[in-house]
Amino acid sequence: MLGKPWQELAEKDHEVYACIESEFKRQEEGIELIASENFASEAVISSMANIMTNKYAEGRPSKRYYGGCRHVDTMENLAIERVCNLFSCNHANVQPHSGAQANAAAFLALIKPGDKILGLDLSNGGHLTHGSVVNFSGIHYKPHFYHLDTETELLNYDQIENLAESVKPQLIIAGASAYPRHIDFKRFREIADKVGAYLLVDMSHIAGLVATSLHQSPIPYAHVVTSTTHKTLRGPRGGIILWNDEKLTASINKGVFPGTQGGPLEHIIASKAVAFREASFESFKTYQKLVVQNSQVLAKELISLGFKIITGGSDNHLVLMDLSSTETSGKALEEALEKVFITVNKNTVPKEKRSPFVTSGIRLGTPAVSTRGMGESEMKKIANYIHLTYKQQGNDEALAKIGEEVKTLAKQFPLYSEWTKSK
Ligand code: DSN
Repeated sequence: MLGKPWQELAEKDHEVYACIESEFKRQEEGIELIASENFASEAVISSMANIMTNKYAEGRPSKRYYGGCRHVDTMENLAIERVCNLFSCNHANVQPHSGAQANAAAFLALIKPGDKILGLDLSNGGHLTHGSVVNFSGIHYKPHFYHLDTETELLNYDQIENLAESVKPQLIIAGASAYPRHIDFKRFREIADKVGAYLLVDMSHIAGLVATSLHQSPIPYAHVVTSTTHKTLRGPRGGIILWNDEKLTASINKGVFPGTQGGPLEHIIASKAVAFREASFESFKTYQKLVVQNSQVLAKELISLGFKIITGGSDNHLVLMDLSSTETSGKALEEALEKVFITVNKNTVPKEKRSPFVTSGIRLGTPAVSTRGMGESEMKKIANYIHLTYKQQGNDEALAKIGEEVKTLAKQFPLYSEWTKSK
């Protein structure tokens, strides 16, 4: 039984409580390696459960379409001030419900339906909202894609520049969901300027690294920056938009509301404000350094165990395993790892030959395990468990043994000890 603050829920709605408790157990018992996930702090989680969920506040602080907004105004302004300080930018909209909604609002603000956009191909590490034909971005706009260099598996800026010159897009999107190396946003802006395009940077995956100067900031270079708040940034699930140029302010704010959203989730914005403050602490920088170190150790260990790693390593929080020359698909290894309580996601790799539901890659990330306090020796153990699981696929007895070891390791790094004390 979870302790406070769930005791009351356990009594009043046992069915919902039971789901939360089971999920808590899953998170606590296993090793979380999904690169886009993290464990938000107790303060971030508690602050979401507040009475601001009762309040409609369409509009912006001091320019609302509802009365009674003075306290949510103060709080939303605080969130804006904190995120602007954190990322050294002039303007922010903290209302997007997600990164996808932030991108939809930014598109609406910057370009017209039918305009050409240029983003990283999904199977090369891009994102659905960067032009996929099944997403608004590829349905309402004309998508073109750049790919990773087939030799180096890195972004090839000369190739991107040549492509931009021939496509002449109105919008270039930089940012990725599965790219393990630094991105040169300055170079992207030079390319955008050369072809007269806007540059949108989606920094969702690396926002925590940007906030702590462990990755070049896109703010000085992009016309608009979007992000989620729950990945490396370790806030509540949500989105933000950041920019410097006052001339874009009205259209970006209109892109969010009324363009793509109705009432903002002020209770979540309160929690975003809490997370932005936490991200300004020195301890957050120490944490982000650990995220990168762990990712690099994990990559090195996996290579030494014989796995192919895309680009041969990592500069950030993620590692992309390439299984394309093996009999094992991403899906098969994801499922085998789930049996040993290691959670990962299958991912396409450059030059993917398997279907998007099967894939030849596994994406691993270190934000969550680093939040738990795991370091170099644990990364070595985890790499070893991944290798053992790979070798023992189909042998349920062997997998059960590995699973017990994984659970023992996880137990040494308790989650949410304040909330579980009274269990
Ligand atoms: N789905 C997210 C990820 O896992 O990277 C991106 O939106």
